[in-house]
Formats: sequence, C-alpha cells, structure tokens
Amino acid sequence: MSIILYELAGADPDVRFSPFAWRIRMALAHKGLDYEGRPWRFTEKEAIEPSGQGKVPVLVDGERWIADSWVIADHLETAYPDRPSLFDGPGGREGARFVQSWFETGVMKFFAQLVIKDVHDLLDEKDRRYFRTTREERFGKTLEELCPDPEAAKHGLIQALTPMRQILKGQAYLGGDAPTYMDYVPFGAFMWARCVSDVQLLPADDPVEAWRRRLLDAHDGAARRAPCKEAA
Ligand SMILES: N[C@@H](CCC(=O)N[C@@H](CS)C(=O)NCC(=O)O)C(=O)O
Repeated sequence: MSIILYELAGADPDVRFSPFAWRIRMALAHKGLDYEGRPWRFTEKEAIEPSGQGKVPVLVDGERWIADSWVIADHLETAYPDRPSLFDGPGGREGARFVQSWFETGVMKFFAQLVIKDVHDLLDEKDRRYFRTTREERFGKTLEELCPDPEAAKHGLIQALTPMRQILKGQAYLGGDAPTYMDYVPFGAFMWARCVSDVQLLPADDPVEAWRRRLLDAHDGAARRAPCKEAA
C-alpha cells in the first residue's frame, strides 16, 4: 500500500516547512512507514480536492484521502497497530490532544510573529500574493507590521513554553524516555522556524532547546537532514 503526504513547499520544492506536516513527518518516521512527500503550494487547491478541503497536510493511504494532522495521526495509529505506538495508549492520546490545544491557543502565535515574513519570502511568486492577502486579512495588519519587536516576541515564546520546560527538566521527552506524538506537535512548530529562518529562538541552556536538539537527531536524524535556514 503506498502512502503519499502532501506538504507545503517553498519556491524550492525541497523546502517543506508546514508545522502541521512536520507533526506527520515525525509520526511516519516514528512508525517506520515509507511514504512519498509531495510538494504542494497554497494555490494548488485542486491537487488536494479529493480530501474535501483546502489545507495540508493531506495523507493519501491507498484509496483513502485524509486531511488534518490530528485525524491523520489517529489514522496512522489505528491503521498500523503493529508499529510503535504514537500515543502509548488512550491516556497518551488525550495528553497529546491537550498539548495540541495548549500549543495552538497559547504558543503558536509567537512562532507566527517571528517567522511569517520569512515564510512569505521563500514562497514562489503566485503563492506570495495569496499568502500576503489571506494573512493580512486574518491579522488585520501588514506582514511587516506583525512583529514590531522580535525580542519581545522571543521573550513571549520563552515565557509561554514554561509548562513544557518544567516537564523537560525531569525527563527527556514529553512522552517520557522516548518521544511520542505529544512531542511531535510542539516540535513541528520548531521545524517550521528552522526551515524558514535562522532566528535563534531559545538560549542554548534551555531544557526545551536540549529537547529540540534530541528530536532533530531522532529517527536517524530525519528532521536534521531536511533543508533548512538554521545554521547548525
Ligand atoms: N488543523 C489543520 C491545520 C492545517 C493548516 O492550517 N495548514 C496550512 C499550512 S501550514 C494550510 O494548508 N493552509 C492553506 C491556506 O492557507 O490556504 C491541521 O492540523 O492539519
């Protein structure tokens, strides 16, 4: 059975930077599943029409088209029960849902402020216009006005990560001794930043930074190998 993952790409088709698609890239690596990652642009809605919506990631598993990172993760867990578990049981699944909700409501906005202009700049021409118009409508500001004070946004991010930092002082991953989907949700946002920008988000001695570096090396360095703007 073939698996295809539609994922957002820049003008360079090898630059895959969607935070939501990165959750699924890591989930596929965790499960040891081979797949074809297919580059997709914001303006190529017709390519993912069979999924019934217009956003990526979209996973095509055999005949099934599945949209939304959470639904895709759930699908991988139930369709491949003989592979390593993404959630480590029902409690882990609910924990991952909580992490996702917390991250999307309280933390993602700082990443967005810090990297949105870099995202724009690496898109191809037709996507740039679409991205600027839709995002400026969404935020009620120009892309250039979104982050007047990057240092304040970094400080906001560091503060917002406090609950995660507390946990990571005592264990290697949110999932425990080994990563689970609970880790891949926040890690997706760090990969978003790494792929589009060389901004240093966290101090070197932050336990969240140590966790991020462990995840870059997880699953044979799948994340570290991806084309990115970050220097190291
Ligand atoms: N809740 C969705 C969010 C997916 C999403 O927002 N994807 C963005 C790319 S990062 C997208 O495809 N946007 C299309 C658009 O803005 O037209 C998930 O978790 O997969």
